Amino acid sequence: MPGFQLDVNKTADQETPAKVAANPLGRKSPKMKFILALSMFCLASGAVVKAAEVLRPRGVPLSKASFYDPTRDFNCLDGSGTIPFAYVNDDYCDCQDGSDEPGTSACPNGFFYCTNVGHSPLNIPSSRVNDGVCDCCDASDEYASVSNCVDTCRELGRAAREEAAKQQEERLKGFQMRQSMIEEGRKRKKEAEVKIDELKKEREEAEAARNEKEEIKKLVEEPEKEALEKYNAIEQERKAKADAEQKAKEEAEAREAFAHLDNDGDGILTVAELQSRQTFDTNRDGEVTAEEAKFYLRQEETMDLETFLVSGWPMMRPTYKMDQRMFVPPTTEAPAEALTPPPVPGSEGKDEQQGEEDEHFDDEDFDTGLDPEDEGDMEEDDGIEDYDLTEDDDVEDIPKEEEEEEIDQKYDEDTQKLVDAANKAREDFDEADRRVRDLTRELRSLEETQEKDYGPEEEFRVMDGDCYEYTDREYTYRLCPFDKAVQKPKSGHGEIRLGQWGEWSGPEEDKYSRMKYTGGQTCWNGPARSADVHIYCGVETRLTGVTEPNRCEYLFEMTTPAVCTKPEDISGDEGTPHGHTEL
Ligand code: MAN
Repeated sequence: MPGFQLDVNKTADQETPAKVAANPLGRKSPKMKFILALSMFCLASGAVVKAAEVLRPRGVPLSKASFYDPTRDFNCLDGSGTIPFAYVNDDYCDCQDGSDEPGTSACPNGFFYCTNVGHSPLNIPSSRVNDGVCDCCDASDEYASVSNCVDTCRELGRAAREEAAKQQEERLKGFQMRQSMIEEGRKRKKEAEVKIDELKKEREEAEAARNEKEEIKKLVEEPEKEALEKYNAIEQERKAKADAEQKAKEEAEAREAFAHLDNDGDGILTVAELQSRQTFDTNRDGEVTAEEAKFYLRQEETMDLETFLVSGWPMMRPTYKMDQRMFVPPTTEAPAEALTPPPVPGSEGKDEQQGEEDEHFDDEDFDTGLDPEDEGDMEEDDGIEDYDLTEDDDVEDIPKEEEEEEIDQKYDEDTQKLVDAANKAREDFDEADRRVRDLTRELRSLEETQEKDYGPEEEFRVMDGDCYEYTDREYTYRLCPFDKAVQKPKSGHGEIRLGQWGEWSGPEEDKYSRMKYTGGQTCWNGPARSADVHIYCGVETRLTGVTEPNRCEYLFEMTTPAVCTKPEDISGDEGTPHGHTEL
C-alpha cells in the first residue's frame, strides 16, 4: 500500500496550524474525523478528491495529488506507462520520469515534495530521501532513516517571515524615499527649464551688447589703422635698411674669409689651400685629406669667389668662425696666420686634442639624434667648456633689447589717443564676447542635462552631480552617475577611466535596473574598459560592491531607493520570500 499522508489545503475554514499540531492523528477532533471519513469514502468510491483535505502518497505535492487516485491504475505523469496503483511508492522505479516513486529514492530522476508545514514547501531530488541528511525542515524526507531529524519548520518559518517583514518594511521605506526622489527630480527639471529660459534671454542681451562693442571696435580701429600705417611704412623702411646692412656685413665677412683662405691671393680656392687648414680635418685624424678639402669645395678642385659667396661660405662658416672664436690674438693687429685653428689650452700642438675640440663644436652645432639629457651627459663627460654658438652667430647682429626698443615706437599724441581708444574698444569687445561664450557654455551644459534620461519619473535625476565610492583590497572605485566610472589604485598611481555614461541597459521590462558606462581607458592588448552597474532597491544610494568579472569589464553593484517598487501587502497571507507557505 503506498505511503499516504494527510494534508490540509489552505481554505477559509482550515484548521489553524496550531490546532493541527495539537491534534495528532490518534486523537482526532470531530472535524478531523469527518475528513477521514470523507477520505475513506473517496478511496472506496474512486471519486476524485477535491475537498479541503487531500489524501496523497508520500512526497506528492498538493498540486499533483489528483493524479494519484488509489482507486485507479496510475498513469506515469510523462505518459510512459500505466501501472497498478499498488506500485506507487513500492521502492521500485516503474515510470521513466520517476513519478511512481515520489516518496522513495528508487528513481534517480524523481522528486520528493516536503510539505514543511509552518514554512515553505520544497522539492528535493528523490535520491536524498532517507539518505541520513535532513533536507526537509519537517524531517519528512528521513522517515525511514536512523537520522535524528526533527521538525524545525515552525522556527525557520517564523524567522523567514520576520526577515520577509523586515525586507517588506525596508521596501516600503525605500518606496517612500523614491517618492521624494521623484519630487526632487521633477523640481530640478522645472528649475532647469526656467534657468534655460533665463539664460537664453541673457545670452540674447549679451549678444546684442557684443555686437554693439564690435561695431564700436570697428569704428575706432579704422582711424587707428590709418594713423599706424605711416608708422608701419617707417618701420618697414627701417627693417629693409637693417636687412641690407646685415647682408652687406655678411658678404664682407665672407669676402674677408675668402681672402684669408686664398693663401696665394689668386682669387681661387684650391684643395691644397684648404688642406693647409687644420680646421677642415673632418675625421680628426690629424690630417686634412684631399677628400675632406673637396667636401668644402663642393667636390670640385677649385672654387672662385662667386661660388664661395653663394654656397661655399655657408658650408664653411660654422667651422671657420669657431676657429676664430677660440683664437685669442696676441696683438690687436693679428697677422693672417694667427687665424689658424688654435690649440686647446694645455695641449698646444696636439692634433688629437684639436680634433676633440672640433668634435665638441660639432656636437653643439648639429643634431646628435640623442635625447637632450643624454647629450647633456655626453657634454659633461668630454670635460670641455661650452661655447654658445647662437650668441656667436648674433655677435654682429643688432642686440635684442635694442631692437625691441626701436620697434616700441613712440606715437605722436593724436595717434596714441587713437591707439588707446582702439585698445579699450578691443578689451570691451573681448569681455562682451567672453560673456556670450560663457553663457553659451552654461546653456549647452544645462540643455545636455535636460536631454538625459533620468528614469520614467525623473527619480534618478538627483544622483547627477553626486559620486559614490567603494574600496576593495586594491582599488577605490568611484561612480558618478550620468558622468563616469573610475578606478584609483591604492598604490597611489593615477586614476584609470573605466567609462563614460552610456545608456540604460536593463532588460526590456526592467530597463532602469542597469547602467552602462563605455569608452574607458584601453586595456593593454585588450578592449577599452567598460562598466555595468546593477541597481537594487535599498534605503540608501550607495555602492555595495565592485568586481571585474572579465578583464577590464567591471561590475558595479548599487542600491538606491530610486528602484524600490511598492511592496505587495503580505500581512494577510503570511507569505515568505519563497512564496506560498504551508501552515
Ligand atoms: C589595471 C587595472 C585592472 C586591469 C588591468 C589590466 O591594473 O585597471 O583592473 O585588469 O589594468 O591590465
